[in-house]
Amino acid sequence: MLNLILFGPPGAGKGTQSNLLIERYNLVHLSTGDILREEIVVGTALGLEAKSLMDRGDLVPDEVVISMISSKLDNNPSVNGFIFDGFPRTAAQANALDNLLVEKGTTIAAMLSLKVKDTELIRRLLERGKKSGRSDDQNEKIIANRIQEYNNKTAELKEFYASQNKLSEIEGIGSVENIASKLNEVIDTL
Ligand code: B4P
Repeated sequence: MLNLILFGPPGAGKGTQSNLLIERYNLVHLSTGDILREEIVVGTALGLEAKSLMDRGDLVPDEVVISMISSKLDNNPSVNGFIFDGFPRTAAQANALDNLLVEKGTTIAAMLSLKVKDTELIRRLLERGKKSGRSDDQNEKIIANRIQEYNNKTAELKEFYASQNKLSEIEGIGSVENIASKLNEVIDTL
């Protein structure tokens, strides 16, 4: 299996690039942000709990997202691999993912980390917020909180995967196509 983590701060291009990678490598896309937003639309108890946290730009509790990912892995038993987009976001999530994949006899092949400066992240998210209706994209204070959550709890995961020799850092500024070809180059060496 080819299991990839697409990593980076909010607005780095994870969702954008995931959509291209799933086509090219025939992978299943698991975006915890998308799954949570679906739960909110359907109005489940989990969605209700997540909504207020997401609206503030805070992370949702680890046990919620870990159990979501666990059931998605169970529901997709024979696939080429997964792209994890927006997951893991904490050390607890990274450890849980390693354990879940060991149970399935597989592992993470690489973490692909997109590097984008904060001013560009804020610009992109505010731009998306004009059309997306996502309340977390429409307010600069909430975007700043999301970036802070990333710096405080998520960025350290690069070390976790670097220590397993699985980290590749890719410049995330430029055209979507140009960034995609840099990602493809790395993946094709795996
Ligand atoms: P996510 O849905 O993961 O939100 P995101 O990080 O903003 O999305 P992404 O990074 O994929 O957006 P993209 O760059 O593609 O999370 C939302 C919230 O859910 C979190 O704040 C948290 O509350 C919760 N959550 C999710 N997962 C969680 C977890 N594991 N644990 C706890 N909580 C969790 O796109 C941004 C914009 O940039 C787009 O408009 C795009 O068109 C544009 N763009 C992309 N590439 C570009 C380029 N090269 N040039 C110019 N613009 C570009």
